[in-house]
Amino acid sequence: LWKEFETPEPAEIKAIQKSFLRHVTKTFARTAFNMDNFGSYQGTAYSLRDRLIDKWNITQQHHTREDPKRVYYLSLEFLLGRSLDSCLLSLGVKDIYKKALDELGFRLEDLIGEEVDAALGNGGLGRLAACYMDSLATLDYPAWGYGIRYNYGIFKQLIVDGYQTEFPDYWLNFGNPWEIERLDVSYEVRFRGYVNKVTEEDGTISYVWEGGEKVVAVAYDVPIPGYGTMNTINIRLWSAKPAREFDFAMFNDGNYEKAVEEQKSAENITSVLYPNDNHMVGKILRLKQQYFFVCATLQDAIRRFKKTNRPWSDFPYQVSIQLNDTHPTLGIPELQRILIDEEGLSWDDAWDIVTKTFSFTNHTVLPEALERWAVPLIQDLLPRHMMIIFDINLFFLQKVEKKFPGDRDRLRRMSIIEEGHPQNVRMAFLAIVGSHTVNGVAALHSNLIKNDIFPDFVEFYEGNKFTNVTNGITPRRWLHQCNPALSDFITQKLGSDSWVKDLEQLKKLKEFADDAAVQKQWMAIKRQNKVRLADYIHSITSIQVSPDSLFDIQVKRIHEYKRQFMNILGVIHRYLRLKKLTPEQRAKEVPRLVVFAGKSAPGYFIAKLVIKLINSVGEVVNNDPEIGDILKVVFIPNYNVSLAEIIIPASDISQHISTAGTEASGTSNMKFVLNGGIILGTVDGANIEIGEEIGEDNIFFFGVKADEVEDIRHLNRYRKIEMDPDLRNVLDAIERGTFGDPKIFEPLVATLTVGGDYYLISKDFASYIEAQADSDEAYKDKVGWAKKSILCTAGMSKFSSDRSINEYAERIWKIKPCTVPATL
Ligand code: 26M
Repeated sequence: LWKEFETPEPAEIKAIQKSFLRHVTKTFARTAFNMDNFGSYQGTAYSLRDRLIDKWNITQQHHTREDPKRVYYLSLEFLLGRSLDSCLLSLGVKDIYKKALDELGFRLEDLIGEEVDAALGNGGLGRLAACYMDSLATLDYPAWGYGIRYNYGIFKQLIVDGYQTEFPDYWLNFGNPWEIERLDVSYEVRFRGYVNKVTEEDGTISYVWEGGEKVVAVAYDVPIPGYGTMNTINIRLWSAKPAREFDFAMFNDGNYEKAVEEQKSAENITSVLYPNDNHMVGKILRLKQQYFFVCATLQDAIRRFKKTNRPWSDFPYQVSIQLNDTHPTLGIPELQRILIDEEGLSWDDAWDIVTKTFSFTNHTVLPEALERWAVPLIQDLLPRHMMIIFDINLFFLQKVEKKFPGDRDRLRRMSIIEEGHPQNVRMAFLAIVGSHTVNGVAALHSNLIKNDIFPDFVEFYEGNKFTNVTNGITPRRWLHQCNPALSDFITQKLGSDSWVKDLEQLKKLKEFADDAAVQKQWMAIKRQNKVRLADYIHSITSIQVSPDSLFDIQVKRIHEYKRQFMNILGVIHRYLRLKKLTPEQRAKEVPRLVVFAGKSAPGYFIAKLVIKLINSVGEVVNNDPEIGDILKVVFIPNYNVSLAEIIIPASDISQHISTAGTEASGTSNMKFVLNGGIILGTVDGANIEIGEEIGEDNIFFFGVKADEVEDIRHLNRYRKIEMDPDLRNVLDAIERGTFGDPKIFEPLVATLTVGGDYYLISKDFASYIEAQADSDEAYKDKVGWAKKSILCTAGMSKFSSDRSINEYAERIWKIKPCTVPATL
């Protein structure tokens, strides 16, 4: 493809060693005598960083010359994980680096393990942003990611006495080789202050936002190389610094303490990622983060646009801005403000540009996750924006009134401002009104958006704004990198590795589904991956698990709607059943390892109790000599991207068991199936489309459908439904103290009884247990299972993030690839 593949190897190896040693000795001032794995990781990373920067520069120069329409992907979260391995693979230099380091006495695998994850995200939404960056780069799109450089990523989870405890993730402690500090790229961001009304001589009125406090946003660039291509895009992360003028003034007054305080309060803005997933918190610092982020980002995008001296009317044809959920929605009133207050455009001309520029992805239907900000809070922090939001709302409601005259209730329902004490801004409504396109992230979810959450808007826009783009995952990290044995085997069977960039190729694996030799090899690779996970589990928890048991895995954020509670109740049900069997009967059971991992939001009391229950059940089950390997329960602490790369290739079954209609898409479901794991799940999110692609024989579906949920909830509220008797049995065991002090679990159990069982655990329990039994039966048939597993991987073409990104590019962003000539 390009030069890295062509260079004669020995010279290239020498060059790598030379650059490695140069960084070790010059950049880090170490010698060969005090080299450890971490030092070697740094040397390797910096040598790779040089290559990234070369490619990045060539890319940016090319884009500046061609000046194509660009997309800006705005996300408060990027969950990138580690970079060394993925960069080596993208640049096509992994083998040669391995050799070069081998000769120096280092094992590449050890160095890869030294890197700390970049964990600037909570879960699905943040990891999706990272997968999309990989695809944008790989498909040669001219794209930029924009985010925040939090000093603390998602907290580190430790389990103490069965409970989650949180520790700060100060990930920058030992430096970050994957970022380039750009002290020269910085912008001022204003908060608070006042709005001055100015009447010009001709009578026109304009507004100026003045005073208040200023902070500075400094850029940190993270290059993202495409796989096997020159294109290397950029994620620009903003870090807050105090504005210089402020401390000067205060130092001159001799007010040193105050100056330092101001500095702290500026730096606070980008200090910590809010650890809430699918739950909104109305904290002012979070609102500051959001505005700080969009303010710096828009200044940067506008500066780039202005370099080409085009008229403002060209802006939407040169710039497309994607909002990753409502978190960056303040970008809409901010662009409107810049255009009218600073650039002197009329309201209508400005609004036309704004609505042609933005598009918005919704990631959740949970009401508690929909962002609402108190009007007084915005008024205080961003007075001019609050005025503009009121005006946007006024003009919007005038159009609604025109279309549906006299419909007062409709106006109330559709108002961006929710009435109440205080009033609230409904950020999703603002995002819809200010965007040209709104999308959901899986077919079912997009339909729920249209029919259940925003039906008034669908009616108003006559269906022309709402669409679906089903999520995808990058096959580079989630198969090629995390499962090298399976990746090599697939390449060998298909006769080419082109599937890594063209997942449609996987369909050809279907031919091998009944091939006994392929099945054997396929399952041998699965077993290797299970051994790798078993070793990891042993090293972390001291629990010995058998790689010959069925690995049944549920790893994701802990949340009531995801129903980890139902999973552990199912485990208890299994345990109670096993205890009643004779040893002879027990020996015929399929041995099962049930793995859990995931973080709870620190303030989410019920979710934290679920973690405690899982650990308490594990304590009893794992130490029951009658049970042995027939059932083991493990909670792996501190789930993150790197752990996912070990866990996902090792599953026989993975659970995606959200109450139907609550999981917008899910993306780990795709990762498991891509690695030949079978889903046991509800008819929800992307599970549905996965089932359509791989065939219903290869997925264990259970539970009620989304359209049944509302009626059942209604009945639950009035206790019209008896609790499932098997579930009652399980709760009795908890209440008897089988798993420790039952008082601890009372509030958790109460969610099913007095709490009205909002997530329908009782309703779904029988069919859940039945699906589990079906999976035991199916697993006994080794040939049948191998076939299912192969057909799973073979059916996953659709779920490449390359497909998702091409859809966004063609249907929403209207951007084209801008291929950078390979000149290195
Ligand atoms: C909001 C306000 C304050 C603090 C945090 C938040 C917040 C942060 C993350 C709210 C929601 C957040 O993430 C939601 C999320 O991850 N949604 C998931 O998105 C995935 C990608 O589309 C889907 O696959 C999942 O189904 C969906 O739950």
